[in-house]
Amino acid sequence: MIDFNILALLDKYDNITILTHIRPDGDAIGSSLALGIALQQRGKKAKMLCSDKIPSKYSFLPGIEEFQDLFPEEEEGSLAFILDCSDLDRLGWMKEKVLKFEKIINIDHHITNDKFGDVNWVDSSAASTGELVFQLLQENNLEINYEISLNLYVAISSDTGSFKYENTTPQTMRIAGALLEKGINPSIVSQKLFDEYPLSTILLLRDSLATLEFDPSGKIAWMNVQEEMLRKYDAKPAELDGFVNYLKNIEEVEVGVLFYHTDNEETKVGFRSKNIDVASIAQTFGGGGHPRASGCTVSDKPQEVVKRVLEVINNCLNENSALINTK
Ligand SMILES: [Mn+2]
Repeated sequence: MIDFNILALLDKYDNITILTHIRPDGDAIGSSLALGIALQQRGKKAKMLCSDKIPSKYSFLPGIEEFQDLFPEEEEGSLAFILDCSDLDRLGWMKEKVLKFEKIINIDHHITNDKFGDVNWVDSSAASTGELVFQLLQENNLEINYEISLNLYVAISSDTGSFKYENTTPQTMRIAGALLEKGINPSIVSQKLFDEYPLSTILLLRDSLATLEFDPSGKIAWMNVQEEMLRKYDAKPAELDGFVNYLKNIEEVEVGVLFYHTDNEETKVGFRSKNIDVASIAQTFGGGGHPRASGCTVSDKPQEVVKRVLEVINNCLNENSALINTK
């Protein structure tokens, strides 16, 4: 339920800033641009800001060139929307600037949102912040044109893994349907978001798969990626995102693990599972995440990290209590 009057706020404020989280994803970027364009259509000066640069894969989004990673000199007392951020730390270095705003509206779908705003609209039943922005525009009769629709469609398909994840609801599909009515081409969006990658990524994947190993039961599969493997192709750590899914998706495998060993004896570990709770496994090492997708960072010699992590997974596989309750 939306319990604030955006039209009354728009009467009061002309300068509006939209901020979103560091390492921005499709939902952060798409929902910010959609809201920004809608406000600009109402004659407002809307700025879209993020502490980090926007990844180049989103360069096809309408309005993307307006996103800034600098904080402009701002007159005091304006209005800010903070989108897709569970807490202010997720704003990165721009967090220290939020005191400048007279009013902060927090719109988010993370269940862990700590309600930092003057107004908080947090709906964890929504698969994406894009769905909430759609509702906000629709219920206030703000025009949802093609440019806004494309941004919202990217936001929603990004956070639902192209409508594949469990968070996808009938409401998600109804909103996606309404956006398709505006002329969005779903095939182009999924190609840009999910299918295309830089050449460095596929070369890195080839080298990573060459390190594939299994435990004797065949239920655990893992890969060891060294930082020098990334340097070889000038690849960024973010290019490793998704590699672990190849392991989890092997029919016989229950848990896939990606070990990324950095030069300074720190290993970033990514877990994916079919049924066991890998959030609790990651928590054992000070990390966290979701029951089937989690991660942690462990400081130790690479071979020690692998040994310790595999031990905990093995213990979990031997306990029924580690299974996620499925309906
Ligand atoms: Mn989101």
